[in-house]
Amino acid sequence: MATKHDNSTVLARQEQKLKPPPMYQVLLLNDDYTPMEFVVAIIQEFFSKDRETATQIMLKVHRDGRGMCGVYPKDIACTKVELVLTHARKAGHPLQCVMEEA
Ligand code: TYC
Repeated sequence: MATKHDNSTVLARQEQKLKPPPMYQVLLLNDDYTPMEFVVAIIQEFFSKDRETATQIMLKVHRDGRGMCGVYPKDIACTKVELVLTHARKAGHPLQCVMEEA
């Protein structure tokens, strides 16, 4: 037989179970061929960074091998990766872009 709970008990239980959706980092990876200026333009265009911030991120990727451009819900992160890869391939560059759970 079903147990009766008052509304506030049911709501409190649901709130305990609800987790915020996982977020995903979008990262660029270094390579030896993609021009620095192209990477800066990508970061400005697809991750809405100003030129100075985009340049710092690009230089970090160039130095350390990878760097974060932003953190987004899964579907948005996935779209960003696809857009960056499509744009880079169209321009003939091997730039790699990946997403990882934050
Ligand atoms: N290493 C590249 C060069 O020297 C520049 C570069 C930076 C490439 C960041 C990719 O994600 C990248 N031209």
